[in-house]
Amino acid sequence: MDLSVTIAGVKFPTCFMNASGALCVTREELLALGRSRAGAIVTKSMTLEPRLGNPEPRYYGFPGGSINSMGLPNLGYRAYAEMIPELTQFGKPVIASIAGLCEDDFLTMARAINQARPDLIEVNLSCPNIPGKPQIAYDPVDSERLLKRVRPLITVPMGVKLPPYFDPAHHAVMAEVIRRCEVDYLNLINSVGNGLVVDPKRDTPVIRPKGGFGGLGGSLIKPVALANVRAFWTLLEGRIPIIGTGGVVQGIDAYEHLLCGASAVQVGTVLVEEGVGVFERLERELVAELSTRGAQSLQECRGKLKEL
Ligand code: RRO
Repeated sequence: MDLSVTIAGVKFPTCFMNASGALCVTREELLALGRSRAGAIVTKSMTLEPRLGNPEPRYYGFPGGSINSMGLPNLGYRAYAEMIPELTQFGKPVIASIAGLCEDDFLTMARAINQARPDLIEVNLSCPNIPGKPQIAYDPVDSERLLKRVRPLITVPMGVKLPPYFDPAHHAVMAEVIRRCEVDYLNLINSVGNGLVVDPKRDTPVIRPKGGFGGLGGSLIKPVALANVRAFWTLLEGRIPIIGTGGVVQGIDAYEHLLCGASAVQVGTVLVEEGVGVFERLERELVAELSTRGAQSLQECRGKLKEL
C-alpha cells in the first residue's frame, strides 16, 4: 500500500518521521535517519549558538511514556545550514526546526536556513524546558507578532509546532492566529510541558533540570495530541495540513491521528527507545490496520472521525 503523503506541496515517501529532538542532533544521527525508512529528516530545533543543553539526567523513559528537559542541546544553526545540502540527497524532505531564545533569533535563523533550502522550515513556538522562558505559543499576541515577522523571510513551506492546549477557547484563538499568519502546515503537539515524574525509592524527581519538571511524551499524551489535532482540523476546516505528534507507538495510533485529521505523524519517545528500525514496524502495522478496514489509501481516512 502506498503510504506517501503530500504536505504543503512537498511529497513524503511515507507518513512516518522522527519528531524533532529524537535522534536528530548530530550529523551522524541525521544521516542515519536519511538511510532509514523515515519519511523525512527532521532536525533538532536549532538555536543561534551551539548549546550543550541542561544538566543530566535530563531524559527518562518509563512504562507509558517519557519525560525530558533537554534544554535545546544542538549544534547551532550554522552547522545545520551547512549540512542541509547533504541531507537533501536522500530523496525525502528535510524539515529544519528553528527555536530562538528571543524573537530576533528566529529572524536571523529563518533568513539563513531559508537560503540553505531545506524542503520545509518549522518554527518551534513550544519548547517547555528553558528556565525562565515561557512557551511562546501560550501567548497569542507574541506568537502572532513573531510569525508575521518571520513569514516574509521564508520561501519554502513554513510550519509551526504548537504546544498542547487544554481549552476550546485557546484552540479558537490560536487557530485564528495561524490563519492570519499564512502558516503552511501545523505540527501538533510538542511535549506536554512541566510534568513531574517522581522516583519514590529515592524520594526525588527522575530528571535534574528545573526541579524535575519536564515535557511528557509517549503513550500517555496520545489523547491530548488527538484532541489538539481534531480541534485545529475542525477549526481550520481541513485547509491547513497537520502533522500529528504524540503517542504514536503502534500503527493503530497513527490511524487514530489520521482519523482526527493528521496527514502524517511523528515519532519521539518510541524512536528513542527502539531506534530507527521503528519506522519499518510502524509501516507494517499501519498497512495491516488499513487493510483490515478495507481502506485503499491514507487520504480516504483523513479527518473521518465519526461523532457518536
Ligand atoms: O530541547 C528540549 O528540551 C525540548 C524542546 Br526544544 C522541545 O521543543 N520540546 C521538548 O520536549 N524538549
